Amino acid sequence: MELKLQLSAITREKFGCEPACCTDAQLYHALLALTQQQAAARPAPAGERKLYYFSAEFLMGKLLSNNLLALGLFEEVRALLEGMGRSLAALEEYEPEPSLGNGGLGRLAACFLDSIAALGLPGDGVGLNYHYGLFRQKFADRKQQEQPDPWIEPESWLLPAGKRYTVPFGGFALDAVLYDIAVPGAHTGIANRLHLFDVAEPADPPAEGIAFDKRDIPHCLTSFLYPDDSDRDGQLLRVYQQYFMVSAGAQMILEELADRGFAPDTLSDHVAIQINDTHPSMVIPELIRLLTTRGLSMEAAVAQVEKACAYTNHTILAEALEKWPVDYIETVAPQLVPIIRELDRLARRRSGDPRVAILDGEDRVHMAHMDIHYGHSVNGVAALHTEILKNSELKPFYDLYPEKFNNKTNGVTFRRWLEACDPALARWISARIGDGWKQDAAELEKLLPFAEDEASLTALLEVKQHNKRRLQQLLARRQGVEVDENSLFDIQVKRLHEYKRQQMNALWVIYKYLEIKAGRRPARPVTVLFGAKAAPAYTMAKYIIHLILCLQALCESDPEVRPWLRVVMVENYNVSWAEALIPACDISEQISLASKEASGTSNMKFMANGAVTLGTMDGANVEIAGLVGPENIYTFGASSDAVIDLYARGAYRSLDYYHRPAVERLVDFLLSPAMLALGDPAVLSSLWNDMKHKDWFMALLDVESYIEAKERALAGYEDRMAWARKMLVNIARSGYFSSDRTIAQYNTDIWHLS
Ligand code: 26Q
Repeated sequence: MELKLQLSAITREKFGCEPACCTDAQLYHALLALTQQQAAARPAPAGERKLYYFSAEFLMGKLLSNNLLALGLFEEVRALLEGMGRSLAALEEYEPEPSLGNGGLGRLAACFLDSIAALGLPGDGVGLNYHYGLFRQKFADRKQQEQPDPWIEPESWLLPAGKRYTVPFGGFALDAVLYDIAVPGAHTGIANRLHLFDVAEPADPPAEGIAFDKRDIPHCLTSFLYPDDSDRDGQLLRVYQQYFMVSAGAQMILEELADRGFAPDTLSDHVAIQINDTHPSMVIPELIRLLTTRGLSMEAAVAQVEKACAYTNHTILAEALEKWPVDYIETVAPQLVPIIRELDRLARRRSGDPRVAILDGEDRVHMAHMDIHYGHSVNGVAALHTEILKNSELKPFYDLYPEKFNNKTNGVTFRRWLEACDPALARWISARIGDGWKQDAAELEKLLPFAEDEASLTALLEVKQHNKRRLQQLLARRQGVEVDENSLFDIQVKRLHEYKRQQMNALWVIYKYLEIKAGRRPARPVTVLFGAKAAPAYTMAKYIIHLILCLQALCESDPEVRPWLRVVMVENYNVSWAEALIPACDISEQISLASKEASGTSNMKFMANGAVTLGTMDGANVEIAGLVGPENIYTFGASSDAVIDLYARGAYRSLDYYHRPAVERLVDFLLSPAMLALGDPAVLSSLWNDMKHKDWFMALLDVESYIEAKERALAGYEDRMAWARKMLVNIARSGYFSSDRTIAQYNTDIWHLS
């Protein structure tokens, strides 16, 4: 049936009227229904082996445009709406964005699902259906407040799958009810699924804030992602969540295996499991347990699981490497304890090195160690990160299993992060090189000859200006701030973490503020945009948000400064904000302390949208620099080798850097009368003290070279044609960072799906 007729059949049935008479909300729901029908009608891809991508986070973003694009309906729907004087963007305002993730790892999982489907590979996601997500961020008194972020409505992308599995916890059992979100593949005619498990009787939202009864497992298990784990109950709840996800997922896998007509002892011939960081690591002992109850010997079960499972590491920060006391597992899933002890014993037979044991002297389970021994692949997420894993963080494991280690540099889906979020740029590209890049992002290289074409460069600058205007309007509407579209947009959006060094960017703002006050104005106004959520229990991260919000108020209230320097922190940064911010960006801030950012993925999105990177030689920035060449990126700061060496020798003293005159006045500005009038003195003093005496992530080490590099970037921006050429080279070389490439490599090297 023709699309128009389909839509009116739906609106007549649902709302008793033709599409033209529907409200935007009704039209949104009609299109949701239509899209779901079409996706549901698609078959799953065929294949001998099927992938299950286990992840605690899936940061999917809004799905209407994305799914219309994947189903090949986007243009038709857009034209249909336009004919009615309506717009898809207006309808999308009615789509709630699920906050089922926290940052890069969760968004990577979402990009991967998109690419797996677009490549026509059989692969489903497995996760949890958190009702209130991570949290919704509000600012009050220039501080972050957390609220529940409910997203599930009576009609949503979630569809009950009609399946449930019983998860046996210590002392009680709980049903895991399965919901599915369809993942249609672009250009393929197939659809995979995201499987999200839920409790049968979920709790209502907390009366206030995000505090709730962490011991009420049966109702609260799926309330929030990363519930506060500063006490034992919170930590136990995390383990309950993890076991719930993997036990239900493992049961589902074995059921599907049986449905496909295969015996349990052929698991690894038909199943590949990717473990996204260590949150799903208990899938290993759980599958071994389930296989032994289905008649396999322990030895045979271990062999099957080892051949099926593969582990991705996303961080080298010690605090993120999960180690759970055996006593917690004894409480949550006592049936796993003998299996984990046996796995530890077998691992000790493979190596006598205590550093690679699964259980340590304090009877804690090192989840990553279990993954490495009992998975067949360990990968890092960028070339530098994988080298650091092999040569330092996981060296004893690399010595033991060199063949298991491999790199898979991250990627992002260009369908969401270019085609959908930057239609003006997509048109500019297609007008020059055709549409082939939409199926093969490597074709973007065909843009390179246009670097010498002035008309193309001028048109590219116009695209950027258009996107800046779009963001300007959104900021006015959503946050009530008026930014100058002719200012330079400098953007840092990512989780708030000290290693990412938003505080160093704040020091630059102070530097520029003082310059302007001293009469040295920049060549053109600068707008510094931030977006970041801080983990609720991460005090220093919350303090940095306070600092940024105070600087925002400071610049705003000073008539000398305001025309030249603005700071804007967007509230509740999420995928939708990213889709508006990234296309409008001039300078992409990627300033982590070298060696600490495993990869980064926003760096890739910014690059593809024609922003120029200002960054350290960290994570995937190293690969970006290699692809675009030194004239098309601004790099600065200590190298990862130098940083690793400083840590190894305990040789960094922030006080030495603080005492440099150019640095001291910036840090001391935190306690200036102007700042103390705006902010919380206790918070500002804490920050000041930390920077001066601790500065664990070495912001003061790099701040001077950062300022110098940023000045170079601002000067470079003034040669508009030269800048446009940099933009073009960045876009043209970004194809490598398509998650289609990443997924093809996972498939060839790890999954072998077809
Ligand atoms: C660990 C223990 C206890 C509680 C929580 C956690 C925890 C939660 C979330 C540890 C890590 C995370 C998230 C990590 C993350 O997002 N890592 C990012 O992954 C991206 C995709 O690979 C990379 O691009 C980023 O560099 C990396 O920071």
